[in-house]
Amino acid sequence: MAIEKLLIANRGEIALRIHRACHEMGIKTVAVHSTADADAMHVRLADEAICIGPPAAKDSYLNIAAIISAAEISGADAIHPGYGFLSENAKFAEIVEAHGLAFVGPKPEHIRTMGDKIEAKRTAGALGLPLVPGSDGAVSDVEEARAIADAAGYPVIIKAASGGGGRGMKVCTSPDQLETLMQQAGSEAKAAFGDATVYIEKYLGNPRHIEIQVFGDGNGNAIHLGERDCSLQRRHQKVLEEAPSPVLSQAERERIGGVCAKAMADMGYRGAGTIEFLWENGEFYFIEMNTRLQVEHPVTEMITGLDLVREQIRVAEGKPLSVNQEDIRFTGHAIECRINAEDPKTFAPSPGTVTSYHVPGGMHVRVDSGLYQGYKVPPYYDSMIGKLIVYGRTREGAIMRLRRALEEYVIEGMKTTIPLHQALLKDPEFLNGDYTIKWLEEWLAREDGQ
Ligand code: MV4
Repeated sequence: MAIEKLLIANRGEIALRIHRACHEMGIKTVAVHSTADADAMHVRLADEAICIGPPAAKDSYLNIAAIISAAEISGADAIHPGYGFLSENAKFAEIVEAHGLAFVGPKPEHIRTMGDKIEAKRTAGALGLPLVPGSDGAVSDVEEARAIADAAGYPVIIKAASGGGGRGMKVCTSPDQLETLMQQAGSEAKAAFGDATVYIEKYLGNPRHIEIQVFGDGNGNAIHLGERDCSLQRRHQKVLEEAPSPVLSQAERERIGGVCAKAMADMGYRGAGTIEFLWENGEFYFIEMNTRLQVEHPVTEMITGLDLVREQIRVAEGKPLSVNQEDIRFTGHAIECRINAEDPKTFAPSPGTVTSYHVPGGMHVRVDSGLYQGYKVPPYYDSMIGKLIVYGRTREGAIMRLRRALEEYVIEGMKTTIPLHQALLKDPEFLNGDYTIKWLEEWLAREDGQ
């Protein structure tokens, strides 16, 4: 099936990213937007645009009926969900397919499996991925929890089966806290996700967050595109991502990548996916799988030369991947800075109108953003307003280029996290690649004290 017209069920820079891939493939695009986004760049560039509701996401970008209606009215034959919003909603994927439209994403059953963290872990284990030691599934009984924690060794972490973004997690350091923390985790999970189910893992004290990009054609062929190091996070929000990870050798990359690609081939996975691991003392431990294109996908594109959105669209059309594993060469180093409309010290949102605008350019510099001079950043959505991605032959070269590009970047009319990135890129520990998931928050606390 050849896609001729694709509806983009998203907004901002990712809507633009998808539009660009479509136009490079000769595919027409349909933008959908809330009333707050009538002036957005993705709306301006698309071949057609349809307003699907008021500003609140639940009434527009999460409104399945409105989006399906927009696809039918415009005659689109496919829907790309981007990231966030409906991208990991299995029901949405099913409804899209039930309307005879191609869903540019994984098979609904795979979205569903990976959305349940217990099912995801069971599936990952059965496919041969290395797991964090802990419970084999849900734990409701305190005695059972004690036995599991004793076997794993304290501290342990109690996680919600329906959790995500770090919500509903409790670290337990001794047996006498276990009962209380299990109850707390369960009731918080019930309140947040409508599901009190929890499971237990050994708590890793100071790991890195390293994720493997995978791709499947849905017919038993799959590849990996190496890793991204996403350890630099604040309150479970990534701030800067890089590929390759400063700590992995080519042999380690090929080993874990090969295990992930085989797992995806065996499950018949379709489309782009990310397998998230914690990495400590040279070992990988699976935690979750994301069944969507991720914000940080451009760093992978930079070091592989592959267009991930183009590949997503190809496999949604039933075509094979355009490359085999042997065709993929990892070259150089790429770093992405997320630019948010936030105060760089307090992280308070700072939406406003772009009064002055200049984007960096030059060799190996990429800016993915929907901003333009005069654009008014609406206050209703995520504060990320753009991404600056640079490539260099070496990590040092990429850092030098990133500093140069950040110097050129001008966004006036709101506070942005550009100064935060500039300070980060001077830090000796960052420069050495010497950081874990705890490092950024500790660094911010130190910077604040100065
Ligand atoms: C963990 C962990 C330590 N040990 N699991 C946070 C969000 C969710 N995706 C998983 N998370 C963690 N799971 C075990 N067994 C520490 C975290 C964690 C974390 C992980 C990745 C990136 C940033 C993080 C920040 C705090 C905690």
